[in-house]
Amino acid sequence: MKLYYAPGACSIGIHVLLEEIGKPYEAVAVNLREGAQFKPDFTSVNPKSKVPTLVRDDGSVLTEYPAIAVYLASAFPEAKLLPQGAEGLARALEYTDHAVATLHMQGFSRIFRPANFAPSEADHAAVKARGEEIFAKGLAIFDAALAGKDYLLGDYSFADSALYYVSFWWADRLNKPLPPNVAAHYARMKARPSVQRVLQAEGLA
Ligand SMILES: N[C@@H](CCC(=O)N[C@@H](CS)C(=O)NCC(=O)O)C(=O)O
Repeated sequence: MKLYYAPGACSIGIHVLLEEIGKPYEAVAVNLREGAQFKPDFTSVNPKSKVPTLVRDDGSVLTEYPAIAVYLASAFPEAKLLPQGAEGLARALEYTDHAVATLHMQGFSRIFRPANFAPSEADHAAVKARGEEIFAKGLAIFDAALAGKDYLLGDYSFADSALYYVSFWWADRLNKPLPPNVAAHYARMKARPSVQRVLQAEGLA
């Protein structure tokens, strides 16, 4: 397998899942700052110009964080990333989609790229403030979900890596305090050898 990633981007959550699985894979860095995602070398693999992008051993390409996470968890059951039963899978996907589609795409994107939401610079402060509001509301929902639990489903699952990457952005890129249960989850994640290896590999340790 080959993972296209950018250091510290949302792809870090998929990178963690690959380390949890422990099968051989190649990690290929895409320089988003230099626009490598729009160049033919990358668009010929993923015309969406986004990481994470996973190329399987048969050459087929999988995109979109939740789809890649579900695929990896299902294809490598021995890694125990896939919760048992319909309810467990649905909840893991519910958490993952909340992190990716709401905290990331609606919250963080407003904070990080306000110009994508309002052409006039005069509106950017308001766009960022709305992004922070969306992100903080999402974190509060995760905080309640984690009450009395070490991981979102109780046992570790693929959903935890999605919460990990948005926590990483909030705590370490925006320097904002995480609510208590999310902060404890983030500390637990950072203590996992898989996460430590990924931070090292992405130059973030
Ligand atoms: N919906 C996509 C979102 C992926 C995404 O937004 N990735 C960002 C990095 S965190 C990206 O590749 N951005 C490219 C760019 O900014 O041009 C997914 O779930 O995988």
